[in-house]
Amino acid sequence: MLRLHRIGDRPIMTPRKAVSWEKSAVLNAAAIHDGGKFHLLYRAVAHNPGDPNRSCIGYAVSDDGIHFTRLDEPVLTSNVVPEEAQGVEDPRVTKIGDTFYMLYTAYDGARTQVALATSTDLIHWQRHGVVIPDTLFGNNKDAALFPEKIGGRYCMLHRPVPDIYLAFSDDLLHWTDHVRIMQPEFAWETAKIGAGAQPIKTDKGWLLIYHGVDEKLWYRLGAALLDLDDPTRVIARQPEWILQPETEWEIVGDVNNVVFTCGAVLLGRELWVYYGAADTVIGLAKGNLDDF
Ligand code: BMA
Repeated sequence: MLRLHRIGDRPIMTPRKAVSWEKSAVLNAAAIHDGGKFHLLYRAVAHNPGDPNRSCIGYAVSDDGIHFTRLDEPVLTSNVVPEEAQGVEDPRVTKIGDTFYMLYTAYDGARTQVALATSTDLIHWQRHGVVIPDTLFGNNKDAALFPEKIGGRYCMLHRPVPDIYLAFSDDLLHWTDHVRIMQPEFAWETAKIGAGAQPIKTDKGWLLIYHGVDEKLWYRLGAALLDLDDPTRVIARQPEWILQPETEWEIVGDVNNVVFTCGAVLLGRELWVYYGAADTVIGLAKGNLDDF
């Protein structure tokens, strides 16, 4: 059984109180290992009077995956386009060729839609707009792109509440053939599930670390495996969760009892999962794939 183990007993990243755009919380980071370095694109939140919940996306880089250096300015901010007027949230980053693709939640205060941005250096991002509009399935989020074409087409996971869907595209902008691939199944995920980290290729299938929410709104992480050639097929799913809120900083925060991932890195057989804890800080937990 796969169970993640925390690295140390503290978060690896906490909000910089002196930085106006991230003073309240850092959470839900995309994670990618590239060029020998670990990169995080993290959601940063500022609570201000009259503007209590605004998110932007910051960038952090590290040699060891634990100690990160952050930029002084965010790499993606709200208020540039109306669809993102209240924030850009929960990025997942995938590299295809020389390009990094970020799928993220565009939040306008009422609607959450899936938007796409691209970059070649992880710092300068070009917006491509909303790619899964709310006119399709209502509010949507938790989107993650596969790192290669499958059957000649790009593939994306997304989440109209409460299930995980897969969609296909020729150009990354127009998505069709939406298929529901996973529904809540176990007691710890009865309320809803959603993709977590970007899908990771393994010899046995696409590894999907996802989140499950129970009736008491506790967020836990789970693991599933999708067929390499037909990722609409779930070929394995662990009935037990792999990480649940246990430490004080996972239990108490902006939203209590939350562990939520947007990014993981596989180094050999070791899985490094970066996760938002209680929507306030970022933790790191590891596990060995052979236990799955
Ligand atoms: C989800 C997302 C996440 C958040 C989680 C727990 O709906 O909005 O950003 O971490 O709720 O509050």
